[in-house]
Amino acid sequence: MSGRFVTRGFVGRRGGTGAGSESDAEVASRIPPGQYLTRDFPVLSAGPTPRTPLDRWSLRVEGLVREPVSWTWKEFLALPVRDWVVDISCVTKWTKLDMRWRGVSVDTLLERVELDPSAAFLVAWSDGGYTTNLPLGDVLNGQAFVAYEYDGRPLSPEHGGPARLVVPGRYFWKSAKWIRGLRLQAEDEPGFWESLGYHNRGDQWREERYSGD
Ligand SMILES: Nc1nc2c(c(=O)[nH]1)N[C@H]1C(S)=C(S)[C@@H](COP(=O)(O)O)O[C@H]1N2
Ligand SMILES: [Mo]
Repeated sequence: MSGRFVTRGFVGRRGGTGAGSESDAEVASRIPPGQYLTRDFPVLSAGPTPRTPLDRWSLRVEGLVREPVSWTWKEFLALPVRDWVVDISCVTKWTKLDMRWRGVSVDTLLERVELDPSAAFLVAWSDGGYTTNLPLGDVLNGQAFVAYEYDGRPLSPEHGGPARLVVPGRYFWKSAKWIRGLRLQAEDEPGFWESLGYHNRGDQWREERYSGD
């Protein structure tokens, strides 16, 4: 497992911004407008960290599907898994490059249900009541995954463990921590931050921070 991520590019970046094989220009081109580079991994939670025991945990796909599916923790771990190395941008303006995750693609989860043709949006919901909304077009084809490892270790509770959604192409609030379900809908429905004035789509490359941006 330890050798898995050791590619030349990755080692270069590890050597420090601009200090390795990575040029400053290449790094700069990966930082969305208005963001700064960080090496920290800050914790941002709207409430207390839930701690659902794994034997009571499940992940559910429901809504506009022929039949809802629910995986226990064990069943979830048996699904096809992938490693991901992605850049993440938070609306509080930090960007962190080459974050290494292991998880199950949203494609894999949705392949296990029969989607109603009217399904066009998804609401991710979490322990503690957090929600976030995404159009299906923002999560299909490898754009989103449910992660349970970060940097080679089980995802910590503070960062959303046992499992969280990760949507690298959107500001990090779309990456629901402590995810427990995905609901397929015909209509869009603003989630927690989207209802509180944050942008409905949250594309960091278009600087879609607040509604109206
Ligand atoms: N369930 C849940 N998911 C959440 C949040 C939250 O408060 N609750 N905060 C969001 C926000 S605003 C951000 S920036 C990221 C922070 O993730 P981190 O704490 O791992 O950095 O999680 C997102 N997912
Ligand atoms: Mo955030």
